[in-house]
Amino acid sequence: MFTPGAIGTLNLPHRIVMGSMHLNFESDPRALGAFYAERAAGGAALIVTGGTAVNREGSGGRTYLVSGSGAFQEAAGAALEAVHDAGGRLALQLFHAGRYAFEETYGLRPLAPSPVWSAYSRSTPAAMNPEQIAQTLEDFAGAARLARELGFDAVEIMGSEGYLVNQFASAATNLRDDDWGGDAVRRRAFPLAVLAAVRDAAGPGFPVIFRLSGDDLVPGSSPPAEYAALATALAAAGADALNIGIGWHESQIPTVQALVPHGHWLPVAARIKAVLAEHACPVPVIGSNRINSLGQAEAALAAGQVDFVSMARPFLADPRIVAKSSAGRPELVNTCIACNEACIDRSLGTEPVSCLVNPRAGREAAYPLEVQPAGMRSGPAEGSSRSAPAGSGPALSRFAARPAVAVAGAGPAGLQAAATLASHGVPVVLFEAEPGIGGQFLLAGKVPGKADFLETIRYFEHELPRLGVRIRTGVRVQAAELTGFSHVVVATGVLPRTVTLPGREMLPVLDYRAAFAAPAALRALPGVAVVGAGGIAVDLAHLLISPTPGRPETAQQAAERFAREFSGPPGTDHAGITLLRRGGRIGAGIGPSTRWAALQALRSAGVRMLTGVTVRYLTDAGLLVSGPEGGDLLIPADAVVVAAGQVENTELARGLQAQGTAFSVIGGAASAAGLNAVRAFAEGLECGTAL
Ligand code: FMN
Repeated sequence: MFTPGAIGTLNLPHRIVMGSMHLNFESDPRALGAFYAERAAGGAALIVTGGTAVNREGSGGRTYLVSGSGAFQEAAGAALEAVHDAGGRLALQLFHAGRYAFEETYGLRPLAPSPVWSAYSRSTPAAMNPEQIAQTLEDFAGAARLARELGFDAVEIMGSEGYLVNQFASAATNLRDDDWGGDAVRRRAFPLAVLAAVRDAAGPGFPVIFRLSGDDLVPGSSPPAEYAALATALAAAGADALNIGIGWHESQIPTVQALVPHGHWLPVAARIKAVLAEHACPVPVIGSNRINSLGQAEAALAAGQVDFVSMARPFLADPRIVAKSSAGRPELVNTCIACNEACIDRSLGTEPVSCLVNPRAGREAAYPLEVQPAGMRSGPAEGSSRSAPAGSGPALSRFAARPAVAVAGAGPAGLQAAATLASHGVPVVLFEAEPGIGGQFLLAGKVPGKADFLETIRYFEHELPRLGVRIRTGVRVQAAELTGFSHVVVATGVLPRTVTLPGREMLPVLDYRAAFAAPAALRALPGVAVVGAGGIAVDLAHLLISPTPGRPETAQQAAERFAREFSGPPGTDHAGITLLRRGGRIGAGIGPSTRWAALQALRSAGVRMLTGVTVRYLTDAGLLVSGPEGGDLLIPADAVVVAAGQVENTELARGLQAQGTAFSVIGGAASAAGLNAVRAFAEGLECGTAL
């Protein structure tokens, strides 16, 4: 991993590349510059920008930059200055959405090889005529020429994930019968013409990366062997590296969600590397998707699967993932949990991209760091404040006079508030009633595919002591014990909402927290009904269909689960689990990139999901409910779990109020309505900065 490598003429100090991410804040040069500066300083060997449209009709939406525009010039200037000043390298991604463009963006009908309906953009594009094809090739060339003139270190042609170049290469979307389509050879013509145009315009020595689909995961598309042949042709035609993408927006197999096992798609890239080797094409291959630790990257590189590893979201979660690891402090890395809630889900709309576990992501300019984080090139001696009392380490000494703040509750909001306060030099004591920190992340970490939520807890377990925070677990702190603090941050979270179930003495009834604590016992029952069907209920059902509920999955078990859930037919066995919801959709509140996959996982095991039902009463055989059409229905059940929302835990806040101690309430304790962890972490950052 830490062996230098090269992409064409571009020498790189190691093998970790920060993958392309469209951020929705590209038009804010200050935010963009600060975002990239931290990632370059944090050690990314090469950063690839988010997709920049080569022309307006190729734009992926209003927030995409279009090459040549004033906004693009400004953003490029800020990004290049930031990255180069920090000693990094920046590649511009050249992008054309094709049939994934939206007509409403500029009032332009999307253009594509053929008029094939797109479920993603909900439109049917116009088939490109020869003049439009020629113009598009010129636009790719123009964008590449400009990139070189502006000082980019490389360009990456976006040829995967179902965008225009990929559409020409795919039998599912290229139905032409002319020079640009009709058989595998002609389907290769457009990707090769784009490469030739870019190579020609950028000049012979300029590094050109081609992002190539390794497998579209779309029915009727070209088989992987066709893409391997395209890889060889691209290598022969002068691509300096192939970055292997996977899947389309329309794929029904998840590629980036938490339930995708780590490194699951590396074999696709490895196959292409092997084919290149067979054809004696020594072009480096970059692997990507769901590689979220440098340990996994090292394993893939050491095994020779790929030559470089691209990580995108892991650099949102921790800009210094490389620097911390090279400094020998991997335990201080804030790990990407692949929740997608503040990144991919936002990038599909217009809200600025950030990160659930790192709410500073995208807001670095607005929330500057005061204490140098671990692994920064010019940072202070690490570990210097580890065992020291709050505020007395060298990094914190200039703040030592600040009065101490108590944070009550070590769930997401409290953890982030404590870290933020301490990083501003405030002495902090963090109280947690449970034996360990983490709050509801401890529950999520049990769900199949969500074990990385425990990595967030591991991160805070190391980062908070490094910052000098004193942690008191197993202490349900009372208002009277907090009078000595200048301020109290109340982050006491939520309590499960209780509901009145007539006949509740007929069956065991437990709240979701009790269910998460005893999943194996519940799984052993023939029937379990879950009242409520939001994100927590869906997670609980996923936990209950696991063959070994609550026990950490091995890599082998994760691979088997993924195969069971996404490559077989829908389950026919009734898992004995029924989710019941009165109104709204099952899994409402789960982000759009994840909800469909989470529900598919449940369907594969035959979990029943009913909406529009009202519980009338419990019997010893189960729940009697009135169905959507009004008739009564008996849901057989041996236990009932209530996962019908949450209420604010306000006890401590009320005590502080009565006593006159200054306090702020954040996270679920402030408002349980629509609570999610994105909001909780963000409020921790905002409160910790404001105090
Ligand atoms: N990939 C691209 O090729 N071009 C893009 O513009 C792009 N935008 C993205 C925006 C966001 C917010 C995220 C999270 C990903 C985006 N991707 C884009 C996909 C990533 O490059 C990468 O393939 C994906 O996140 C999986 O890799 P990871 O697990 O390392 O994050």
